[in-house]
Parts: sequence; structure tokens; C-alpha cells
Amino acid sequence: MRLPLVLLMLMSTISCAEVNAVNANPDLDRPIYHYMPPKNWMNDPKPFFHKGEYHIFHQYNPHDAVWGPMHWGHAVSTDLVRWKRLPIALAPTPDSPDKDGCWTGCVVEKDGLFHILYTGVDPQTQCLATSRDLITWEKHKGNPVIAAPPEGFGDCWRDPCAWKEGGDWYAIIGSEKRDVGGAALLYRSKDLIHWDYMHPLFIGDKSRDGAMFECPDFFPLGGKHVLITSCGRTFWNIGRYVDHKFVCEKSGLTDGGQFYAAKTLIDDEKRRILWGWLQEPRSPEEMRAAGWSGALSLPRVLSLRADGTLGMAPPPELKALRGKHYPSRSVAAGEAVSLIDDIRGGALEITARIKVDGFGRAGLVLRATPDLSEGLYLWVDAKEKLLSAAGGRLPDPSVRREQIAFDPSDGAEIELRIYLDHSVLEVFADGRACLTARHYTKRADADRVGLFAVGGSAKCIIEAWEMKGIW
Ligand code: DQQ
Repeated sequence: MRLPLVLLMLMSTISCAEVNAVNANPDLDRPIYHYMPPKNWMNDPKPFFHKGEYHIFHQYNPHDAVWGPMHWGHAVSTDLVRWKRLPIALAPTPDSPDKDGCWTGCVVEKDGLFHILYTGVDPQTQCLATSRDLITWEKHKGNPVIAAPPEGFGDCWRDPCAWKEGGDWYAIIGSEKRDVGGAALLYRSKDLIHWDYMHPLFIGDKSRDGAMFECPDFFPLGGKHVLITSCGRTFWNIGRYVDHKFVCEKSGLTDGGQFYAAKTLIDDEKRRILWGWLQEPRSPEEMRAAGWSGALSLPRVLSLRADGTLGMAPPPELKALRGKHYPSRSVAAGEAVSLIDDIRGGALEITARIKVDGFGRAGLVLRATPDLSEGLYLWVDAKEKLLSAAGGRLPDPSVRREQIAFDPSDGAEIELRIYLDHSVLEVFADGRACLTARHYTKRADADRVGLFAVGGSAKCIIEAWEMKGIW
């Protein structure tokens, strides 16, 4: 059953007045085309697709702009671009297994009923809630459905990810094998209520992908299987799924920057789409002063590349947000930053095709002030074989550097698809590496775009669009 929007707004903790107040807020750092709750804290998206609707559930603290007692916020989109905020789906229940928070999990449909499997705290246990309409959720009376971790694994075990296979349901739960690495523990069930522990689907290596797995996600892609895990950063692992075990063949980072706890859905076009939590490298005081923290990344359409690595691309739907067009032009970049006259703004999509000759460093500066005393630098370094972003000044914009391995190979043209949304920068490099950075400013004139090249020369073809807000 569908509820009218007005009714949803009334049921929600979010009022129209609050939404309007947010729209009128002149905050220079607040994104306008990335989904966020109107105020306070969000993290960890949990995507779910049903009958033409993209649902994003997410961790949400409705009381404060810092992490706290976790609720499940909820939003829906029919076009992957514009989101409608929906009422809170789950809130902690006093004197229950989730009294201290409803942590991350997943949403599945079984026999026409929707189920959320999630982690209740504290202690960490796995709980179930059901719904007929994805809006109103009822917690299972017998929670928790999985009360304790198996022997040999730590008490930190959370964030179930479930799927149907044959006639059975399977779920992995993120865990840790002390002194070894993260673990994805595999369970099986007939009814989503009674679960039997089987064995680890996969155990990682703590020197490579961290001591514990948070928010695991597991799915088929292009004839292989992908296991996404998060520990400090979010990793992809591609391999084979054999006898209910995952055999990893290749791994890498989904993003080198402020992007975490990524999870996916599959839509009716059979696209596997990934979203992550855009983190906020700000102090609690700064987050409280802003009144908000965290955003949903743009959707990333996944593919298996010919070299066996993970491909990530922005979906074509994002073009609906394009406004004023800055036509394609060729610019030669030199040691000094050259600001481009006409391309300006806090919300831009930019396509930059760069050819780096010699072992140089070449890139763009965004959110630059006219005097270049501030700016967010994004560059490819052919010698370091890195794609990096950092706020500050040239030649060493090193205040906080985000980076990811990226080999431009000498003389080749690379394509950077850049999405700037005030404090958010998301970059897709050649469809094979992604980088997210956050950059804050107090200057309204920090809206310029420029190009530079150091230690070599660079030719750049650049095209841009202003981006419209989604609210
Ligand atoms: N965030 C949740 C946990 C998860 C972590 C708590 C990852 O369930 O492991 O807010 O960001």
C-alpha cells in the first residue's frame, strides 16, 4: 500500500518547515545534489530495489550531528537522482536487544514480505524486522534471531548481508579472527528466523584489508563473485564462489578517500549499483556547528573489467541534473595554475581528458579563490602512479591528502569524470579508480576552476555543466 507524501511527512520526524529551512541555508559546504537527511548524522547506506523504486536505508542519529544511538533512516527514488525522505524505519527499543542502537544490515523480500536483518547492540546480536510496505516495520518478537558469535571469533560481529540461493537463505556476518584478519561468517536458514552457522565464507589478511570486516556485501558480477568489506577503507575482492566459500583472485580499493561502508543493489536493468557513506573529516564541534554530517555517495554502476578488476561508472541518469553547459575546449596546462574564466561554481560536473607527457603531475584545482590562497587540488602523478586530492596551495597541497593507485601510463589520455558538490568531490578516473575528498571553505568566492601541470606538460580537454540541486 502506498501512503500519500503529506502523510509520510507527518509521520516522519522531518517537517516541511525543517526542509524549507535547510533549502534556505546559505551553508557553503552543504551538498545540494547528494542525498542527506535534512539535519544531523548519517552513515552506512543499505540499498534495496523493489518494483522501480530505489530505496536507501541508512544509519541515522535524529538527535545530533554526531554518531549516537543508531536508527534506520529511509529515502526512496524512482530516477536514481532525486530522493524523497521517508519516515524512520527502525529506532532502538528500550529493554530490548537493540536498546543501544539498530546497526547496519540488509533488506530482503521473502513471500511478499520485506525483512530487515540488522545488528542490535549492546552486546552485538542479529535481529529481524518485517514490513508489508517498506515504511512501517515490526520487530520480530523472538529477537535476537542469532544470539552469539561462533567460537573462535570475537564479540564484534555485525552487519548481516543475506541472499537467496536455491531454496535456502544465506547470510554473511562481518567478524574478526584474532591476529589473522577480518572474517565473513556464513549462515544458512529456511525462514530468515532460524539460522545455522556453517563456516567462514572468507577470512582476510589484517595487514591488507584490516582486522575486522564491517558491512560485508556479496554478489555475482560478470561470471565472478564480489565480496565488499570495510575496515577503515572499503575493499572489493573478486573471485570464485565454490562450495560456499569465496576464493579471492583480485582485490582493490573501491575508493581512496572519504568513502566507506559501501553496499549494493541490483535493479530491473540488472545493473549492480554501489553506494557508500561520504565521511566527514570534521571535529564533533564542527559537525554540530554545521548541524549535519555525512552524505550518500552518487550511485556507481559496477562491472567486471577485462583485466579482472572492478569497473565503476556514474549512471547516465545523473545527466538529468545538468544545467548550464560550458562547452568543450582545449587548454594547455603549465606550472602556474591557470584559472578558467567562465567555469565557476560549487556544484559542477566536469569531464577532463588529460594527456600527461613525460613523468609529470597534472590536474585541476576546484573551489579555488581568485587569489589561489585556497583550493582543492586533484591531480594525477605519472611517477607516483597515484590519483590524489588535497586542499591547500601548490606546489604542496598536502593538508590532508586522499589518494588511490592509478597508473596513467606515459602518453596515454586519461578521463576524469568529476562531480563537485560544495564540500564533496567524487571522481571516476577512466572507470577504474574512484576518489572522494571533502573540502570546506568559508569563502563565497571559492568557486573557480583551474588547471596545472608540474614536471612535464599536459594537454587537457575540459567540458563542464552546472549541477542542479535535488530538493
Ligand atoms: N557502522 C555501524 C555498524 C557498522 C559501522 C554503526 C560501519 O553496524 O559496522 O553505525 O560504519
